Amino acid sequence: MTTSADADERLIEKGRRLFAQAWRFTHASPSIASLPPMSGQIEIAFAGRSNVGKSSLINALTGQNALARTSHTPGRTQELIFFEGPANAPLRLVDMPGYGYAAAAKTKVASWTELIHQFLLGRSSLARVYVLIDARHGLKEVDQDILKTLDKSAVSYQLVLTKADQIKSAELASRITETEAALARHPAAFPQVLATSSRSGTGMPELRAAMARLLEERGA
Ligand SMILES: Nc1nc2c(ncn2[C@@H]2O[C@H](COP(=O)(O)OP(=O)(O)O)[C@@H](O)[C@H]2O)c(=O)[nH]1
Ligand SMILES: [Mg+2]
Repeated sequence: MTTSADADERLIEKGRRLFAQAWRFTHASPSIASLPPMSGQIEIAFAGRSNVGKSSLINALTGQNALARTSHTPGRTQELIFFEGPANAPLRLVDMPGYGYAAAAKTKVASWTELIHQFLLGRSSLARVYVLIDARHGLKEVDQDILKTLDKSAVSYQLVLTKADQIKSAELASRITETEAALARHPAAFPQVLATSSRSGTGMPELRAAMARLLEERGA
């Protein structure tokens, strides 16, 4: 008999192996016109307001601290950044430009916003988007646009709380409950929210396992 605990163990191990080998940067696209051609690989993107921890999460997932550039200056990543694993890996990761950066010029904001939304709506190889939310702050007004776009897209998406190491476990538990409750208005989203910390590694095995499961579902 296969229990769900066995299935979880199996996917955790599969996820671990997916990220055990070296990942590398392959493309940076400042525009839809400059996107790399679709390759048959499945793409998984990380979205969220600037400074929420997207690049740190990619580094923590791959165990490579200098893979994605992290920054103390919000609004730095203005391109879609693509990463690939070992040659036969069926997966690409995409670090997306952060939104909600108040100090950016309006024309710049408009062009990143268009880049993000066009990518989410028009990229058929994009199979999953993780929308990152700072565990200290929860879902904010600034996150609503991306959720609305994802609701319209064919992409499955899940909310991931970041920086879980920064709050007490009781606060984290209530943030998870309140975020899951808010998702009732977004039926296209996964109903469960994942809590992570790139600093402590919390949630990394589970997030890797979720990606391994997606690849299985897609027959990759
Ligand atoms: N304490 C803590 N800080 C984090 C975590 N993840 C990211 N940060 C910090 O948050 C800042 C922004 O991170 P970054 O990955 O560049 O965010 P991005 O703009 O969304 O790519 C950096 O100073 C990181 O060190 C985390 O899990 N815990
Ligand atoms: Mg970044």
